[in-house]
Amino acid sequence: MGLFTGKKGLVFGIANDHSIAWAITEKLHQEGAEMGFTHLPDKDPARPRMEHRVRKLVEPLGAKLITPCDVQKEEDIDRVFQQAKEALGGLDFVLHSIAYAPIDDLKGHVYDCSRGGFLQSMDISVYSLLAITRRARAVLNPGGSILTLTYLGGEKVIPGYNIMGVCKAALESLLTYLAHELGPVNMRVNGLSAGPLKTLSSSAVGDFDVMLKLYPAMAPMRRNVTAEEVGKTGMYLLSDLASGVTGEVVHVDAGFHVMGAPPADAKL
Ligand code: 0WD
Repeated sequence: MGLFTGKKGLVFGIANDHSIAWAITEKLHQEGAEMGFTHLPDKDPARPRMEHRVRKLVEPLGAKLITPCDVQKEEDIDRVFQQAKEALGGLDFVLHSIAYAPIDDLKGHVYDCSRGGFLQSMDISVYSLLAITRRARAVLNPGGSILTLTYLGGEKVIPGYNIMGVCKAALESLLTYLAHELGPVNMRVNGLSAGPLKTLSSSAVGDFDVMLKLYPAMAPMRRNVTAEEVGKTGMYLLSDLASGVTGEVVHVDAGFHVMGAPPADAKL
């Protein structure tokens, strides 16, 4: 009997097998969870690349639902939750592992970010958690848990993270307000702040390779984290093991976030 035996959930944000949402999904599956999954809508329905990539991964896990969702569209989110209700019934958890900023706005100075790019980045990376939580609140069983993914760039300036850092700051504030509002109905909202992992999204972040080299020099554990480690903690936060944890941001970053200056042995 696993931690998630008899539990059901919805996962937003698998793009491929490097996605953090996939690492967490693998752990949830090992513990017996039944899940539904969304993927980005394919631009050309005749060549459904996004759907294929996600389907190939999650079908072997016995996915109960595989459906497109653009979180910028209210009707998509409504449909997904309706489908999830039909396919799974009540839910026990929702994983939100989504972020996006237009590349020119992400790479440029924060002060150069266009109004449209700012709004789109905030819409996809922040508002989507609010929109998903609103629907989740209606279908989550008591004890239900919502988890989002964040990064240290929302707390401190990380050069190259730029406008996404501003989004993560807003996301981390948002999750505390949502935790406050959902606590009385016995639902939890938390964030997992992951150290750098090579994924589709992170490849767009400037100075990403610098960060990958910096962690083994700076972090208390003198190394980077693995996707599996992020997966394990994500699974924990969604599970009943974390039944008393809400409004929290748990860092899975080999301790990097506690350092204010390099250790004496750092080769920088
Ligand atoms: O080092 C890293 N990779 C870290 C990532 C460190 C700390 C945090 N994170 C965060 C990211 O900011 C994000 O919130 O983890 C979350 C997941 O990111 P990931 O796993 O690194 O990246 P990826 O595999 O690309 O998944 C993000 C997905 C999108 O993938 P693509 O690359 O196709 O944009 O977010 C989804 C999409 O599946 N997404 C959307 N989903 C619905 N509607 C939308 C949208 N409009 N836009 C992006």
